[in-house]
Amino acid sequence: MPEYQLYCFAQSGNAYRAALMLNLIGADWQPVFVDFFKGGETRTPKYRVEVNEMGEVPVLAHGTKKLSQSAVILTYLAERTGRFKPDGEDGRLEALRWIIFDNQKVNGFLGPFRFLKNFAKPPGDPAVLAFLKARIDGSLAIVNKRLTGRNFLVSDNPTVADVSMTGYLYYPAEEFGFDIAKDYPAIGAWLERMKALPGWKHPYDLMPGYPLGKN
Ligand SMILES: N[C@@H](CCC(=O)N[C@@H](CS)C(=O)NCC(=O)O)C(=O)O
Repeated sequence: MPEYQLYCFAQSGNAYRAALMLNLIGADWQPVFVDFFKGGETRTPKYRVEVNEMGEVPVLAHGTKKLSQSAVILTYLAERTGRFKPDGEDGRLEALRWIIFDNQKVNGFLGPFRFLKNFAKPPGDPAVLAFLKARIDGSLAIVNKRLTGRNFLVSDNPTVADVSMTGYLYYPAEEFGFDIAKDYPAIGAWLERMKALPGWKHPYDLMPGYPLGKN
């Protein structure tokens, strides 16, 4: 059995952070498909008792540990392997600052926006989508400014903050109705740099469940 198991599904940008990290570090891992869309698996008592009381993916199983929250998973893997680990206290705190900003205001808004636009039944209320889009634009502009004139978010090398920030950013533009890489050129260039890292894969190639109904 592979060393790590990751509970995930292809459409989850939150899970993608962990799947991408595992691939970038060359870990021995396998995905465990969570049937979020059809089976509502994360909402079942069984999932909440046996996998994650918070009712979410990703969850990383490693030996006797079961870790949830992508930020915790990324930190755990960086600590264990030394890969994508920010340098020193300043680097660690800076990475944490961007990870929290990402979780709350970048991918934290992009995820629900894309869900309401593509998957929710009935689809999201246009007023809610407009509210989220305005928040997304504000946050992406901040990230774009940060990445202007620098290669990665925290230092010259990619760290867990960069891995975290990729969350939903590689999903097709049609799923958002706008093209992030085009609208925010410094983010676009940074996405290309991340894509060039050995082990990079697109979320739909890394996690099971795409297209919907396949598993
Ligand atoms: N902050 C969490 C967010 C995790 C999250 O929201 N995951 C979604 C899938 S993208 C989920 O499992 N939602 C289950 C539900 O809402 O029932 C992380 O970064 O791991």
